[in-house]
Amino acid sequence: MPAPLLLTDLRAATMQPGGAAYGLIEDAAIAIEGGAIRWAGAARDLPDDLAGWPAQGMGGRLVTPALIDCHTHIVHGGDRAREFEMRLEGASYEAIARAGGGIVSTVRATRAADEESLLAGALRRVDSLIAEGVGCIEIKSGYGLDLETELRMLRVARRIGEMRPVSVVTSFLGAHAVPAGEDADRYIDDICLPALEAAHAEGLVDAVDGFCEGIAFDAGQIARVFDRAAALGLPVKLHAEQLSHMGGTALAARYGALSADHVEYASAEDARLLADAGSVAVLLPGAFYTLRETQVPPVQAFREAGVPMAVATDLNPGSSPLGSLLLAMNMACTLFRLTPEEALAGTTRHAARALGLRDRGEIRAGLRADLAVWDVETPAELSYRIGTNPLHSRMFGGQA
Ligand code: DI6
Ligand code: FE
Repeated sequence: MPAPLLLTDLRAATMQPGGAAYGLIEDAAIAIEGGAIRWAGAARDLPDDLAGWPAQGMGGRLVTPALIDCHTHIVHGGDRAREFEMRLEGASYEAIARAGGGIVSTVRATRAADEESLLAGALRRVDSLIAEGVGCIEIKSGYGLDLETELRMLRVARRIGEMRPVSVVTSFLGAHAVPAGEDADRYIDDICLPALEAAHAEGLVDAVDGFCEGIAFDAGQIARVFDRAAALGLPVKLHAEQLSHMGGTALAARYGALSADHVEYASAEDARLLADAGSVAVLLPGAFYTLRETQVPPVQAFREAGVPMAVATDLNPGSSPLGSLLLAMNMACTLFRLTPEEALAGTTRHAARALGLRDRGEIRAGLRADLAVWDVETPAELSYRIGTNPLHSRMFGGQA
C-alpha cells in the first residue's frame, strides 16, 4: 500500500453537486491514503494533522475524477470498415443488418477469434482510453450469441481489469441480436438464458443488458431476460429507443434499471419514468454521429424530470468506432447541446451511477483516489477541444 500523499497547488473540479459549477475549488488540496481520498477541499482549510504529509505540487493544474466510460463493446473480433464504405454508397445501417452484415458479421469474427487475440485487440483500445484519463470501463458481451463465445468475451473483459490499472464492469448482452437462421424466442430460451446462468455462475456478470429494437428484440422478449436477471439478483440496463420507439425505456424503468442507453426516441413520459426509477439516461453521440441520425435525445425533458445524464463512447466496430471519451463529450455538447459541465458529470458522477458504483465519480473524502490531471485552464476545455488530449497524468487507486 503506497504511503500517504498530499496533492497541493491544484484546482479541483470535484464534480460534487449543489455548489459551484463543476464543484470547482481554486487552490485545493487532496489527501490520499490507502488508495482512497482521505480529505479534499480548499488548501486553507487543510486539517493540521494532514499538513505534515509528504506533498506533491501539481503545478496549478486542473484535477478531476478519473473519467468513466460506462458503455462500451470494446471486446470484439474484426472490424466493419467495409460497411462504412457501403453506407457511403447509400446502404442504411438497418438494411446492412438485415442482409447479414451489421452485428452478426462481428459475431462471426468474434466467434472465430481465440481469447488471446480478442484480448490483444481490446487492450489497444483500452490503452487509448486510459491515456485520456479513464479509470473505469464498462464492457459488454453480445458478439458471441452462443454460450462459449459470450463467456469468452466476458473472461477477456475480466482479464483486462487484471492486466491494466483500470476497473472493469461487465454487462451480459446476450440479447444483442438474433443469430443468423435462429428464431428470436427460441434463441432467448435455449441460448441466451442458459448463457446468462453459466456466465453468472462463473462470476463474470455485473449487470444484464439487452437491445430492444426492430432489428433485435421486442420488449416482451427483453422482459424475459430481465426476469432471469432479477432472479439471479443482477441489475439491468437496456439499449432503448435508439432507432425507433419500442417501449424499452418504460420497460427498463419498470425493472429499476441502472440506465437506459441511447434513448434518442424516448418521450417526455419516458423521462418521467426514468426519473421515478432513479435510472440514468446514457447518451451515446458516437452512434448518432456515425449513423447520421437526426432524432436527438430529449435532453431538455431529462433535465426537467431530473434524470441524470451520462455520456459514453459505445465503442464498437459498427455503429460507433469511437475510441475517445473526450470526443464523445465534445459530440454530446455540439450534437445534443449538453453543457460542458453536464458532459463532464456524464463521464464522472453520472457514469458511476449508471454502473451502480458509489465509490467513485467525484473528488470527496471516502471515494477511491481515481484522478485525472489536465493541462487545461478551465474544465470546459475538456469538452471544447476536438482531437487533442490534454491529460498530464492519471492516478488509479492512489497510484500514479
Ligand atoms: N446498439 C449499438 O449502437 C451497438 N449495439 C447496439 O445494440 C451497435 C453494435 C454494432 O453495430 O455492432
Ligand atoms: Fe451499445
